[in-house]
Amino acid sequence: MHYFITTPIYYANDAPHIGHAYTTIAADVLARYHRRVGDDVFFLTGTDEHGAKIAEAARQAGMDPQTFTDRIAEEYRAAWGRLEISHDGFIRTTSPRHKDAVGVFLQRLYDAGDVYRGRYEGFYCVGCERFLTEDELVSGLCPLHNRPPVPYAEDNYFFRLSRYQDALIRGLTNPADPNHYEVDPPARRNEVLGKLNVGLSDISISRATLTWGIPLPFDPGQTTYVWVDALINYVSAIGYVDDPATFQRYWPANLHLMAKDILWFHAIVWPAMLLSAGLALPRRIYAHGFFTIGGQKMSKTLGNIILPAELVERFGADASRYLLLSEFPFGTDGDVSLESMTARYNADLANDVGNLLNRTVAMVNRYCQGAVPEPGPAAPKDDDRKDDDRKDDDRKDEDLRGSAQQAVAEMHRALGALEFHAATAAIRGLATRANKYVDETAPWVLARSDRARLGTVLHNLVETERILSELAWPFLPSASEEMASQLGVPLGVAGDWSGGALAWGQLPVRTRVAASPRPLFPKLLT
Ligand code: ME8
Repeated sequence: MHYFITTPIYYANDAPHIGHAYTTIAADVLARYHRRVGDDVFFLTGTDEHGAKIAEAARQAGMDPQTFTDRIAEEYRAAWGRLEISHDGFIRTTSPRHKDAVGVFLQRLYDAGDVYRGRYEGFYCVGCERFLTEDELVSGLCPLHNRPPVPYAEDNYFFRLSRYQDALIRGLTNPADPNHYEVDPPARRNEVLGKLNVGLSDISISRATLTWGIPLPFDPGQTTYVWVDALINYVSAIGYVDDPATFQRYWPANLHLMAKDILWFHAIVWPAMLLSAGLALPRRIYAHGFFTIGGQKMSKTLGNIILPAELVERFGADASRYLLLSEFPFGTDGDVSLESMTARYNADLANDVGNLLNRTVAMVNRYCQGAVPEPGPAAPKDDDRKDDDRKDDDRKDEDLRGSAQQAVAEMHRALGALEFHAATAAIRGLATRANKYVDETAPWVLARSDRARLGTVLHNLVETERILSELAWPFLPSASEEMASQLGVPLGVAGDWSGGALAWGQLPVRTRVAASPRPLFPKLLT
């Protein structure tokens, strides 16, 4: 199956902060997951480089906008590299292929009779890159950016958004409609439906005086409104104009991911533009919550911005990915703080996952010279253990195997529902369960009293951790590979996740663990 997933393209006015990292890591986890289950994935991210906001930032930096955005786009690429983001495409809206696609796309809207010339008068917030209505202002200021919007009166081109109101309502509410699309979570969907039911006004799609933008194909004297320009990235990046085969393969997108601030553009404006251009609608649009830092909105003025590089320096790339996605449910707002992330790092990763690997590798070395025992033969009837003991052992083994299977099922469920915190809880839960197995089977006692049972226990532990390293891979790619390498198993020993890699009993014979354990997640001082 093809699977096309996108993040927003972020404004190239400043370096990325962890808000941008949050969406991008979530998309990366899904992209990696879909690759592991065998899908043909295209994962797209990029930078939004035109418009008044970028022009202003460039001016303030004393640079021309192209040189300025070249620099910021590199900062984004570097940040995503540090966080092990595995995107297949990085689109810049100043690239020739994107500019060409915008021209072709807008010409189609024009040819469909959906573009007309008119006069726009209103208030424009450069921070938001959109017009604000009077009732959105608080004491005359944009409530998000705390500054007055710019009064604005120009002759512009308009897109007949109003024409698509009924089609969008049908598409959103009727799964049998040919233009069906989903908006999630349900609270966000209701918000969108509410707006659609109130009615849509046509929107201005060009600027007469702003030069930092893409000229309209039917009137090069005006530039394309930055949001219209930006939305088209989702098709330009997969070859809408210059690579029809790739375009056919991946469009429509399976998932557009973003936070709720930009849902209106994605759930209403973009689908209407696609209908007008005669293209299929994305299957699903998901708007996650915002996070605050230590209870406050993250903002430059408050000085509480956390940069992805700071997180990576403190926790490493893998743990940063895991921690950001486990702090609170994806669809809601929530708070992150370095203190709570440090506590979770120590509890989940250093103590549970890391310690489990450490003690397993150490025990296999100490008791079996590094060779993972083959699964023990069924205990002979006349062994000197009592029946009750044997049943008790079987129950513990069954329980561990059941927990591994449950974690696998939960991973599939949680990632299908975009419940990243539940998916990370499944990883941690399996590590906790395996640590408990060590405590209740006490291999250090078995080493003296029952070698056969010791072999079964160590085998089961390594098999559980093999599955754990698979499950953790979308979140903790390098750590999982390191885990698998210390265990002596390659990831994907039985093919991909649909081909049995997650099934119990795949541990290769004659597996040897590393000669000595190396700490996966060194404990941090709080
Ligand atoms: O809106 N919590 O770009 P942008 C969670 N260029 N997510 C956050 C966040 C936070 N505190 N802060 C930012 C734009 N994000 C346009 C998009 S798409 C065609 C054009 C994430 O740089 C979240 O994904 O302002 C949000 O939607 C996005 O960054 C906004 O990025």
